[in-house]
Amino acid sequence: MTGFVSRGFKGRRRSGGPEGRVPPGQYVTDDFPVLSAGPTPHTPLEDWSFTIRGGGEPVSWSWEEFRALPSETVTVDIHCVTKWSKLDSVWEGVRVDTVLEAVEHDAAYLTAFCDGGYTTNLPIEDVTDGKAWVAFGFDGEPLEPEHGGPARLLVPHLYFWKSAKWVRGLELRDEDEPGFWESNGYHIRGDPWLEQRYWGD
Ligand SMILES: Nc1nc2c(c(=O)[nH]1)N[C@H]1C(S)=C(S)[C@@H](COP(=O)(O)O)O[C@H]1N2
Ligand SMILES: [Mo]
Repeated sequence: MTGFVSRGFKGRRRSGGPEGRVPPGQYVTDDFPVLSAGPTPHTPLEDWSFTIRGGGEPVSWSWEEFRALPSETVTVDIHCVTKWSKLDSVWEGVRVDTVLEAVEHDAAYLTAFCDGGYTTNLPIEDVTDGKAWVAFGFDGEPLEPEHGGPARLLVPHLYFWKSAKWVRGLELRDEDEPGFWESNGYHIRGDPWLEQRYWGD
């Protein structure tokens, strides 16, 4: 009997409906709310660069150089700590693996830094092996400034505050250093499936 029930349950979870795709405590929305801790920066593309520092000599790309890197289109579910989830959002971006290939490093963590001063911290494992992107497109269009354009981090398997908008680079580090929200009560890692919302979760 137990076996039958659990087989049926698994079958439903695999059928593509929202069950099994929505982490605990989240609801699905078709909207794309804007959540920013400060004003939207508007850095002109000619002044924009993307830099990796902390792994020997810093490496930088201009916008043109960055856009010449291999990129891909991905369809992912995103989960905000304020409890909305958006399924099947379509992004275009450069894999974090691709930019990290440019430096030799043995860092265990990184801090993403942004125009406007926002930061967020991540273990290297959470941004490598095709799990994270520097995204510049959304829904087939250039990423809007309100949503982080010209480019933002996209780390869909963690709560969306880790997906730093207006990202300008990654700082490699040996130790995990809390970023903006992580210093203000949010969980150091933020796995939505474990409901790691706040300190102590
Ligand atoms: N630079 C920057 N990135 C940021 C934020 C921010 O305030 N500044 N807010 C974070 C939070 S809390 C969330 S939920 C998402 C919201 O992204 P959205 O406005 O595109 O929905 O961006 C994250 N990235
Ligand atoms: Mo958020």
